[in-house]
Amino acid sequence: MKNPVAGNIPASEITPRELFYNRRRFMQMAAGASAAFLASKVFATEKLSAGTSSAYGLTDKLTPLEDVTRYNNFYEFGTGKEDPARLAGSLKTRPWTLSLEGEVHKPKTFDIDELLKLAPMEERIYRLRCVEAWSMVIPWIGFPLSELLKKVEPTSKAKFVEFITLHDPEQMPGQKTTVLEWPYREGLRIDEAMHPLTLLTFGLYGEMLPNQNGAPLRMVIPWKYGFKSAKSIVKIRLTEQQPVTSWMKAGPNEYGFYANVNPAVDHPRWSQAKERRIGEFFKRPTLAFNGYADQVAPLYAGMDLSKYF
Ligand SMILES: Nc1nc2c(c(=O)[nH]1)N[C@H]1C(S)=C(S)[C@@H](COP(=O)(O)O)O[C@H]1N2
Ligand SMILES: [Mo]
Repeated sequence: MKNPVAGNIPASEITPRELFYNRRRFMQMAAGASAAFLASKVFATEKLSAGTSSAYGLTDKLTPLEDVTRYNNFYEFGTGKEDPARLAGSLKTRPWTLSLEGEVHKPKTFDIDELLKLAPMEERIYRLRCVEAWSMVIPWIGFPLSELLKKVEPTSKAKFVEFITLHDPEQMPGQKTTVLEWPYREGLRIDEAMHPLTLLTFGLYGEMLPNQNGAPLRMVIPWKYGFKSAKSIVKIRLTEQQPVTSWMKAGPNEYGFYANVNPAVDHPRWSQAKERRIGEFFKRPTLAFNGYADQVAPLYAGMDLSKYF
């Protein structure tokens, strides 16, 4: 299979520039193109999985790459927004493995280069909305997490999925502090994890993920607050019990397990009704489920979302 990210050469042998198409051409296309056109140009030989459509936020103006890569939350490299861009160079992203374990019939450790070839890459422009009420619009590259989960065959006891970031204080100096419990842990319910919007992500803006954005692979769950989208993950564990995440431990009243973007449920210390798109001056109203309600609201039918926040 030809893969636009990995090609046929091991990723360790090629530079990001060789891996991807010309960025300027991509930017021109992204400015006006429809999803289908963009996808057909970018991944000309790829069969795109069902689910890529303009309904997923393609009409939004993209956040400039400079902001996407210089204004980050990645506490392993400090709590300041500009710390990760400055400090994440110490993260070694090769060799890298991702282990799938727990309630699965076929546990397996995948090498990053094997993962890159596992499923066709898709480009999807998704909003990322931080709990701190800023947001960005980013062209991500990856494939639905469901593709990977199906390969390891979840057991009937697999009710939740836990995502675990690398734990190595030498490479991640922020882990020498106690600002969060390390390693960073996040989680989803299994149906959320299997939802076609939930993306295992390897790149953005046509390039491999910059370290500060969670290289070499991270989650992107566009209808939830940004903290659910764990970066630089090394383990995915399927469990029967709901995992306790790093943010739930840090502030159980502030950060719930579900963390669906919800303008009607405020964070205890600030409103969630509006957000500032990075690069814009005026705030805009926040949309339920970050604008993906049509796709994901049925997952929560009958649930009290002020209780399960
Ligand atoms: N391992 C890890 N993943 C993480 C974080 C973190 O501190 N550590 N921060 C989260 C938060 S709060 C947000 S808003 C997003 C930010 O992603 P970005 O910097 O790529 O925009 O990453 C999330 N994933
Ligand atoms: Mo965030």
